[in-house]
Amino acid sequence: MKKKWTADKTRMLFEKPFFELMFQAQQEHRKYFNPNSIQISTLLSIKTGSCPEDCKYCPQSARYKTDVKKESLLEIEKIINAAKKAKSSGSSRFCMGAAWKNPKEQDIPYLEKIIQEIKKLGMETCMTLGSLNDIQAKKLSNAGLDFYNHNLDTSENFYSNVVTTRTYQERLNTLNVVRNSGIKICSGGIIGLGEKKQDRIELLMTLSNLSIPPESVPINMLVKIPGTPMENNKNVDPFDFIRIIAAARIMMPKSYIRLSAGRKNMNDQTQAMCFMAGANSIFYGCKLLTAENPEEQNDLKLLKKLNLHPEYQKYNTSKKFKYNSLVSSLKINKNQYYNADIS
Ligand code: SAM
Ligand code: DTB
Ligand code: SF4
Repeated sequence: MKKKWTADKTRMLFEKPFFELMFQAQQEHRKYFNPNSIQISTLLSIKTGSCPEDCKYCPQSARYKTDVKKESLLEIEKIINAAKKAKSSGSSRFCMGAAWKNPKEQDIPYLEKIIQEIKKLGMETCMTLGSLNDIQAKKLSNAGLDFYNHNLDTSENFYSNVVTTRTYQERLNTLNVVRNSGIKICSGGIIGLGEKKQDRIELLMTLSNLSIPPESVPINMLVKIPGTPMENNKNVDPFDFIRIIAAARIMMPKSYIRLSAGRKNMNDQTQAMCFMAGANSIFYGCKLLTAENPEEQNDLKLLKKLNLHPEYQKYNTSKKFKYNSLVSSLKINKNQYYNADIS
């Protein structure tokens, strides 16, 4: 039986001296991953704005007056072109987000078609569409969807301070539906919502104690968007953030830990320490869903300085992918690239 992360054990981890925590995280990271290899995903908002939910951090909620321009579901050609562009610049996973509470039945055939077309490009697919029922999840799974992103965001106790239009249990139910459908889970949270250390501990406990922990765990730093109720939240101390990445790495050693939203506001040194603490996935491309992400050129420079290379996808046999521009602009030696994945 899988050992549970208890509250005491997790608190002790959080309270370890910083360098001991970092050392332990690095040891765990090296058991399952090549520490110089990084998974690269690209995001696209396929349906933007006017969301009926009231997530207090989100610029896409219809409740808040932000600069986000609402758009209806994008045409398939636009989505495929964006995926092709992402692939040619080195991304191996294409993640699509829709500002919905949940998809409607009539949207499912279109979503299936999108997944099938992107899979034909040899990319992994991820979607985040709100809550799903069993039938919808099974259909998306059969169409080839690899990952479903559905964040718990924070602790169950703090949740109602962040969202009131749904419950934590509903979020957990969707994670369960996704797990049963065979789609891999991408679930994490946001730091900087006004939560306490205890809420961060509880979030990581909940994620790591799921019957199978999420394969991918995005840790977002709040992007403070003007017009949202959280626009004036206090800044997160970068060392507290690095500590959370390290704790996530130790508690979910086999999962990809994604240094997710908020990188635009982090300096290179903070990001480097997040990678040292075990983060091994990023969103690449100058836009997240609606908010800014670092410019591609800046990321390339940083990856180069740190000798980080994109993860070699075993399933991807296309020559074009192997010699993509990200690899060539990082001047990666062919052998180094092929040997990237030690798992
Ligand atoms: N509507 C779907 C849902 O919420 O499940 C999917 C899209 S939603 C924008 C995806 C995730 O983005 C949220 O769960 C949240 O964790 C993250 N997010 C949204 N706004 C953010 C912000 N301002 N800063 C950091 N992360 C944010
Ligand atoms: C996740 O945890 N972070 C991404 C992805 N999953 C979908 C989204 C970040 C959104 C940041 C705000 C925006 O771009 O609108
Ligand atoms: Fe809607 Fe998702 Fe934004 Fe919440 S986070 S308001 S559900 S788009």
